[in-house]
Amino acid sequence: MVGIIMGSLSDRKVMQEAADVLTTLGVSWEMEIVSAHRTPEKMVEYAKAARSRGLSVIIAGAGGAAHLPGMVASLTTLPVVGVPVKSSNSIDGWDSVLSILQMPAGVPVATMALDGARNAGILAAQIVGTFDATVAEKLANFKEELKAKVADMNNQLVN
Ligand code: RP5
Repeated sequence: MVGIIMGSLSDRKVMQEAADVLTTLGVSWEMEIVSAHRTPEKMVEYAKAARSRGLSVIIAGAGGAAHLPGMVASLTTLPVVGVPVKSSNSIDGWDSVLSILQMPAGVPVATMALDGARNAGILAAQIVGTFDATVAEKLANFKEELKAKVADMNNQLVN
């Protein structure tokens, strides 16, 4: 239901966090390496076929000159969530962040924080939750858990 793609195997560690939270929230996912620069034809095919293959959201992560999320967004009407990955030779991750964030008008990418794959997974689940009541309920429980954690922090504060 959610397609997770990334530019390199070196992005896997970060992007796995999206997959893990999707599993927790009961959303199925697939994962594939699709490089905007090294496999451009595959990128075009993946983006064009995504909707007809049954995907609802694409999470795309890349580092450096991170063109994958934006290019995929230009080729599909599915929502694209972009994850800037801090790759080993990056300039503190700003290269990844800015090349995903600064999209031209008309071609949005929902850009997460640097290495923010967990939030990408949660956002993708929230999109799925707009039409899947089971996922929406899991998300409601997840929010309750967040609230309980803050309540616990306050208990620690007074004790
Ligand atoms: C990008 O360049 C990838 O998304 C990765 O973040 C970065 C480094 O790739 P590798 O050199 O590890 O393949 O294309």
